[in-house]
Amino acid sequence: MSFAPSAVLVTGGAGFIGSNYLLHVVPRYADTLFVNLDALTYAGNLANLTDIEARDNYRFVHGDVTDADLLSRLFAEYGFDAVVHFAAESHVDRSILDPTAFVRTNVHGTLVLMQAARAAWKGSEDICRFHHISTDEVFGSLGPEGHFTADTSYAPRSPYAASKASADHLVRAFATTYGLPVVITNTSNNYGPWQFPEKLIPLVIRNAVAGEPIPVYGRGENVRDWLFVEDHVEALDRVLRSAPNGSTWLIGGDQEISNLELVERLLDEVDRQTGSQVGTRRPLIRFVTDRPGHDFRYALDSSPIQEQLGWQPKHDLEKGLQRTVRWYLDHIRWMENILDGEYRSYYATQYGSRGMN
Ligand code: NAD
Ligand code: TDX
Repeated sequence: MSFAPSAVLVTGGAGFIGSNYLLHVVPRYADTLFVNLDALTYAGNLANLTDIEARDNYRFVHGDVTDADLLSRLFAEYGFDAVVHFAAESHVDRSILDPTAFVRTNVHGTLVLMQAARAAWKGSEDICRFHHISTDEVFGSLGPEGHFTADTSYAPRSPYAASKASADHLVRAFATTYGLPVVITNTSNNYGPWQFPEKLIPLVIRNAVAGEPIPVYGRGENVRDWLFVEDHVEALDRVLRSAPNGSTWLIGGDQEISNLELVERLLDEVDRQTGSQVGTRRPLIRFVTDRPGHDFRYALDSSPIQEQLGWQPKHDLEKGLQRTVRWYLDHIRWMENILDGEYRSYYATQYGSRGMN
């Protein structure tokens, strides 16, 4: 299977993974038009995209994936033959504070987008493709052993995970019922440049640089598998261009670590790169009230994408964390600029009552 789209609608391209994706594909495929549709929520930031904003094969449209009229106009104007759907509310802690926007964007938004694709692609399904970006969290929580595979039953446990699982089910239902040509990817925790500092790794780096307390939920024993975002976007490009219709791919980094160990390694790396004695920042760690329903562990079996599509992650955790800390130290202003009043009030709500001191 080989697919070379001519016009791609990328949703959520001003967010963390979407902007890394556009920075990768826009310069690489000069003959393909990429239209970035993004509502610019608190998580969207056009400053991520300055390197490509003037390219002839890139356009930005400020709009919402739930806006059916806008979508039908965009499909008519640009004649998309591919959609890569990143747009979502993506932070588990925010979904616990208020799930409403998660159902609106992640479930209803995915439905509206597929309706638009379905109407535009009637009769041309074999030359079009809808790539839905999803997460390992749809599978629930693992114990200390084992991996999720594409055959694992869904068992989402947070409102975020439930909204992503609902979207995945709708995408498969559209494939089965209407013949929508879809591919789905479920990925583990991404990290790297341009990640909004509500997520663990950039939050730790920011607080470490500022000398502020580092919140670790529970005892820091929960385990995540970390994937460097540039490795992820390479995998996404392969899936869009070479995976068969209807297929699902799990993309993990094979880099599992407990949260406490990760935080310690990050703090030591910040010490190293700022010329402090290694270990100086570890006393900033604070164990705080756990996340409700906190999934213990995620791990994905990525062997099918490695064996069948020839993808391999290029960064192990050591190399990825070094690059990530370097990047945030070089982009302190970018980070401080996005921490506006909305973030400060979220931070106060999220951490104020959790025993941070
Ligand atoms: P993000 O929160 O950084 O970015 C989301 C983007 O979507 C933002 O630019 C935001 O403005 C936009 N957006 C939100 N609601 C919208 C709407 N209604 N209409 C249009 N645009 C809207 O998210 P991310 O970390 O880049 O995640 C991207 C995708 O990857 C999501 O679908 C997420 O579920 C999935 N994912 C993320 C991770 C991770 O570790 N970050 C891991 C697995 C899967
Ligand atoms: O302050 C914190 N302290 C802490 O201990 C934060 C923000 C997180 N944590 C823990 C919770 C998790 O076990 O660190 C781990 C990672 O947390 P997040 O960065 O919030 O990521 P997670 O909840 O694992 O979800 C991420 O990976 C899967 C993304 O945010 C999702 O969008 C993706 O689907």
